Formats: sequence, structure tokens, C-alpha cells
Amino acid sequence: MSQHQISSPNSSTASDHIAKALDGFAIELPSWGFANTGTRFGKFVQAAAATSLDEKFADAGMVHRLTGAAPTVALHVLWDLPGGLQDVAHVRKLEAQHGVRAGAINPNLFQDQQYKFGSVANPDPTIRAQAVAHLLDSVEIGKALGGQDISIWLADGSNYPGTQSIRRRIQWTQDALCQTHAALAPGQRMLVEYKPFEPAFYHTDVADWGMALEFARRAGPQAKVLVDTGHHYQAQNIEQIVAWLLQLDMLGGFHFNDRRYADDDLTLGSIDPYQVFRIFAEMRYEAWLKSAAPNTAYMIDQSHNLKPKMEAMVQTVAVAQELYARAALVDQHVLAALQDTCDLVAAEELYRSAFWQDVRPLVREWRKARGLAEDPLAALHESGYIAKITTERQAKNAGSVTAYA
Ligand code: RM4
Ligand code: MN
Ligand code: MN
Repeated sequence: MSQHQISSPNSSTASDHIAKALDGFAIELPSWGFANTGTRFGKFVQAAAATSLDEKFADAGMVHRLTGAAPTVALHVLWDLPGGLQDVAHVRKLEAQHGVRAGAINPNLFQDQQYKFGSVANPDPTIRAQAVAHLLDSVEIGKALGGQDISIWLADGSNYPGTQSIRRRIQWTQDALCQTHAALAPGQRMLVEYKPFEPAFYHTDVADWGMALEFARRAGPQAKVLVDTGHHYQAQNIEQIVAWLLQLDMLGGFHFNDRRYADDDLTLGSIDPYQVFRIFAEMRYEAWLKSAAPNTAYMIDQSHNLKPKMEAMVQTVAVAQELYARAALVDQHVLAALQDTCDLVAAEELYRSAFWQDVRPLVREWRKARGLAEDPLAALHESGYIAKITTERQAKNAGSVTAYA
């Protein structure tokens, strides 16, 4: 045992740490998480799912009112703004009406028929140009709505060896990202997301953080990397990637979800809460080091096929708050000292104890002090909101599937 004090912080300190951390914690909701989605095998329609952008905003507003931590909604251009810039005025109205703002703008380069063999990396220059035009439209939408991020995920890749030139596709992808970056306004950012496989099953053009990092760096200073927690191979040490990207000032944002196998879109922390804690602990370390929270967007990217949407979203935000609160309990000063003296067991115990602390009573206290529902899930049930939207939407939902996230 070291000479350092490693007992868990006394409860008033813990409650202060947690209150301060939660005051600064916000996580973005995905518009597509409120709509009916499915797997490639089937779509199970939910009577209460949102059937329009208005309903997505209404749902997001409700989640924010219940949790106090979800002030923005990520939008998917094709699903939410099919009219492009013309839809911006409507979004503005919804923002005012529901008390949540538009967040990251997600171009959609994976659904239209012309993208069968790729979008920005399609061998056909006409299709590449269409893809770039959509990226540029998305940048303009972002400017009009005033959000910070254009969040780019490319489904491009190939299914069989030898069928596509990996090398030429690198160049095409780079060209598109450079053109997009050139259109950004000051203060706007472009996030490059990576994913190892699916829908492409042999090679994916932006398959891992190294590729995303290189693409972002070559595109320009306003391009950063987006880490989707579900987009890694099984044994990948995700917090190490997070640490590297923080070290390089290249971590633009997260898409949070959990998984057991691949891109499963499960609820954050449902399979491995310690993984989420470890990621948040790296974020807290960065904030401690620089005395300021990094400009990294926390976003949810989950689309629940079986769980009811509203309940799952409220649960996710609450879980994120709890795990972030636990990470805030790591005493960075003491931990750094223990690391310096290679006091392995004490360092690990300090880290682990923060994870194992049940912060729920303190999070409740914080909610109460901020005038929020102490138990957001219970408050959702008691509010009658679910019953109301089920009645309003069930006829519209019968048989319809609006998106395929
Ligand atoms: C992808 C990726 C993107 C998301 C789509 C719907 O797997 O995670 O971020 O926009 O799904
Ligand atoms: Mn994602
Ligand atoms: Mn995904």
C-alpha cells in the first residue's frame, strides 16, 4: 500500500464532484433513435415511434426535460431534411417549440440506389460528384442551423478481393473530404467516423481510427475523428484510441452504444459498463490536464428494434450520466502519483473503486437540486406521454418503417 490516501472521497466531496461533472455533461440524441427501424431481417413496428420530424423533436424535448442532459438532436439529412435547405425554417420552428436544438448534421451517402458501389469512392466520377454535392449541401444546412458538426459516416467499401482498387478509393475519399472541408465556415467542424465492416464485408474505405485520422488531418484543421463505440473489433482497447486522439487533439466526438458482437446498437453500458467508464475516465483525465473539458461531442447512436424508443433513450441518458459521474470520482492527482511510483495495485484499486461506487443516490440528489425528476424513467411513465403518443401515432405507424439505421 502506498503512502497516498486512496480511500474513496468523503460523501460531500463526492457529491460536489458529481454535481460539477453533471452540470457540464450533455449528450446528443439521434433523431433516428425515435423512429421505427429494424434489422435486415425484419422490422417490428412500434405504435409509439415517431413518424415525422415534429414527433422526433417532441420526443427529444421530452427526454431533455426528464434528464436535463440532452439539449440537442442529431439530424440525418435524407431522413429529416429531405428538402435540404428548404427544411431549415421548419427545424428552427421545432427547436423553439420543443426546447431542443439541432445538433450534428449527418449526410446520408448509403441509401440511394446510385450508391450501390460506393459514394465518394465510387469508380464512377458522376456518382462521386453527386456524393460531394450532398456533402456540400449538408455543410450549408449545418451553417444555416448553426450547429458545430457535420458528421460523416461512409458505407463505402467492397465485398470481394480484387473487385475494387483500395488505392484509388483512398484518393477519391480524400478528394471528397478535402472539398467538404474547404466549404466549412469558421467554427464548423467535419467529423470522420470509421467502421471496420458492414455493409461492406471485405474492405471498408474508412475502416479504423488510423485511416480516419489520416483523412481528417489531410482534409484540414477543422476535421476531427469520431469514435463510434460499436465500430471496433472485439479485443480493441477503445480507451487507448481515445487517449491517442486526445493527445493529438483529434477527438471530435463519440457515437455511444454498446455491443456484444459488432455494430449491435445496444443500449450504452448494457454489456460492458466498465468500458464506458474507462472512456469517460480518459475524458476526465484530459479535462484535468488542460483544466478545461475537451471539445468532444458526446452523441448517442442507437436504434432500438425491440425496446420501446422513449424508455430506451431516457435509460441511455441516465446510464451515461451515472457512468460519467463515476468517472468524475477518479482522483486524478492521486492516481498520477500512484502511476509514477508504479504502485500498481493501489492505482488499480483507486480506479476500480470509482467504478464500483453506486453513484445513483448522488445523481438523484443532483437531479432534485436542479429541479429535475429524481427518477426520469418513472417520471416518463407517470407523465402519460407514452400513452398519449401511442394513441396519436398508432394508426400512422401501422405497417410503416421510416428508416433503416
Ligand atoms: C452507421 C453509423 C452511422 C449512423 C448509421 C445510421 O452504422 O454508425 O453513424 O449514422 O449507422
Ligand atoms: Mn455511428
Ligand atoms: Mn453504427
